[in-house]
Amino acid sequence: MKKDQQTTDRLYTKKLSSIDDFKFDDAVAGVFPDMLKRSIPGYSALINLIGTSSRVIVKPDSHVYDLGCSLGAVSSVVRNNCAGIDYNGIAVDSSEAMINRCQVLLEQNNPELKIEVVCDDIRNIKIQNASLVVLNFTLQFIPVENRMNLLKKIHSGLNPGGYFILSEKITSENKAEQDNIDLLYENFKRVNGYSELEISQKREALENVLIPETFSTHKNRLAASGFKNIQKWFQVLNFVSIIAQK
Ligand code: GEK
Repeated sequence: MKKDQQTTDRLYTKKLSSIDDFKFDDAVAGVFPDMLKRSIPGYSALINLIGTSSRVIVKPDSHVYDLGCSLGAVSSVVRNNCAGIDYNGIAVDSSEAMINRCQVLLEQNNPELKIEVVCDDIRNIKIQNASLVVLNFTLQFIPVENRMNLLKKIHSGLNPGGYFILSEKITSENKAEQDNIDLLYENFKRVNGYSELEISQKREALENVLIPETFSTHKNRLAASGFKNIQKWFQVLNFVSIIAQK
């Protein structure tokens, strides 16, 4: 098999007799960059924006957390933009398949600047002395009842003036808007080469795993967790990124 065939997401091309809940296993980790590029509109632009912004956000002697890091795209772009700033990068993911690959990729692309790579549930880890915490499309996989506590922990671990970046797939405030966005999002996936079968099987696999909420739910929860200056700073279709400060 050619290399680009091995790294192309074909996980849902064949008709499956039953569809299991989506898992971040080895098969997913192996095709993940292709999957994100074809499934999250604006993903690369957002990663670049996080990188260029980190240059004015990250402070010397502070910690930068990439929570739900997958293959370390956020950790890597922050590191590339923050050369000369002496900070500690910490990348956390609960998937062993992701973390093993993340470790190798981060060592390959800039081995002098170490980033600590941790395989754990982000609900368990301690956050302290942070100038930047990023949850890029990860909160949506945390049970809704645990989300407030996680945000409170992040707020408490940030230094005064520190930044939090939260990116999520969102639901619309009403059915007409949701129908519209569904139509446009399915078109985005189709244009990116996914078949109707792939789109519907993936939707079913994610149904109980990725639980999106509205923008106002996120904004209210951030405010209730103590954040200020809560702003939507990026959106493409139903994929939104919010920046907030302690
Ligand atoms: C990127 N941020 O490329 N604890 C730790 N990790 C978790 C947990 C948890 N409780 N739940 C899910 N994950 C990345 C993309 S992907 C987004 C993030 C997506 C991890 C999970 O293993 C996966 O690697 C990641 O969160 C979500 O910018 O696939 O849509």
